[in-house]
Amino acid sequence: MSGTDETGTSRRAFLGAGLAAGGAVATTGLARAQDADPLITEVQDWASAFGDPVDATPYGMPIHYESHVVRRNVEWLTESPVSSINFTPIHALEGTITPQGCAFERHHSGAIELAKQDYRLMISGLVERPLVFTYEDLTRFPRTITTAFCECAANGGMEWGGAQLEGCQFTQGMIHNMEYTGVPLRLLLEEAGVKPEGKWVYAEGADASSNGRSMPLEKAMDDVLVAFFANGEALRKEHGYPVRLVVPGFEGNMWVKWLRRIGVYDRAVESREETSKYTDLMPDGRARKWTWVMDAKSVITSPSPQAPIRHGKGPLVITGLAWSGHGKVARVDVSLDGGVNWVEARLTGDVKSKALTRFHLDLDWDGSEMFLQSRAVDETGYVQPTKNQLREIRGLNNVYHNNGIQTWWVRADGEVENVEIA
Ligand SMILES: Nc1nc2c(c(=O)[nH]1)N[C@H]1C(S)=C(S)[C@@H](COP(=O)(O)O)O[C@H]1N2
Ligand SMILES: [Mo]
Repeated sequence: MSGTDETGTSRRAFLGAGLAAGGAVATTGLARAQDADPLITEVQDWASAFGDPVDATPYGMPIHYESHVVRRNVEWLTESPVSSINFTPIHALEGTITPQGCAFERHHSGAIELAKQDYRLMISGLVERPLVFTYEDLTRFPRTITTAFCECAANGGMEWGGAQLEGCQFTQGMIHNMEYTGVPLRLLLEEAGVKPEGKWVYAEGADASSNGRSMPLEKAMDDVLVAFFANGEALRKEHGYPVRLVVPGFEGNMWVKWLRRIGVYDRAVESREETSKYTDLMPDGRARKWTWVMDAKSVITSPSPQAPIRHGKGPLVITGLAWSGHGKVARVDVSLDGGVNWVEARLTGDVKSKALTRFHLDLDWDGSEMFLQSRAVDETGYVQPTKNQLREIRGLNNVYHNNGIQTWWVRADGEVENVEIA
């Protein structure tokens, strides 16, 4: 499917706004067997010699053609690269699982190197038996598997004032979604024995920043994981090797990496540097605090500014991601005209609670400009708001928790820009 589309692409009659029923479009008219194509008719170099032997790369990397699919940062965003953030290339990924190697990183004092044999986890505070676990101790508790998205509360934060950064990697890429294996925090707390006065669980990391955060005991006893595997392999250093906290649905900041201490208290305790951060300043000067749960959100990942349409009009696959910290995504609607008309997209593959959900919409694009938007609805009935709806409630002093609808202006030439329409 390359080059001009006159020869093969059949125009079909389409519904309403030019939308096709899912899956029907791409079955006809795309292959062009009538063109003599040397890639088919000639013997190629790669078929004339041996390829690499099996042990050429004991641990494989993506083929070099994909070397643009990498984390990127925005240098002016933070003062120093050790207290900084980079962004997942969500415009170039498919499915729902984020490979660790390109999953965004957020460190307050850099990614540390902590060997398993030096690893210790202490449980202290309002418990019957204060405990210290080695890494090996943790591996002897019953395990569970959870797929969950981790979204930094600052994701989309630069967009509060208006469309700013070109590319959904930069506007929405502070998110990743992995399959974790670990021990439910509940089992470790039960081992230590939480005293009746214990109402809050404080977690801190072994890095200099410690990133200490508190969560209600109910959450800690619910679905929080002390995780040591991600996507089937050990956590990467930058994601907290050897052990991190997985806190499904909660903002990324609660997902303490290089987890070293769990304290049970009767009140919320915050570490030295986090006290006033991660609160949302309201127009009247008050702040929203403890806004841990990430509200439903979605974004079209392709087409998008870094993923323009190169193949011209005709069949076009629109795809994106949707998620909710409150449970499952129930529906995703897509608009081609900036939110006037909406059609329901397909939720493709398994829909998991508090995990990224992939959606697709198969379109017969007539080549005219579009103002693409997506809107997630979660199982609680919550509907992703527009940015203006959010601003009406929260004003413009915010950095965190911008889950407003993103607009991509797709021009007739297929280029895409980050815009905002009233
Ligand atoms: N120990 C420790 N844990 C941490 C942080 C940190 O700097 N130190 N950053 C937090 C923040 S703000 C986010 S958004 C997530 C990011 O996780 P990631 O780097 O795996 O993407 O980790 C959280 N856990
Ligand atoms: Mo974060």
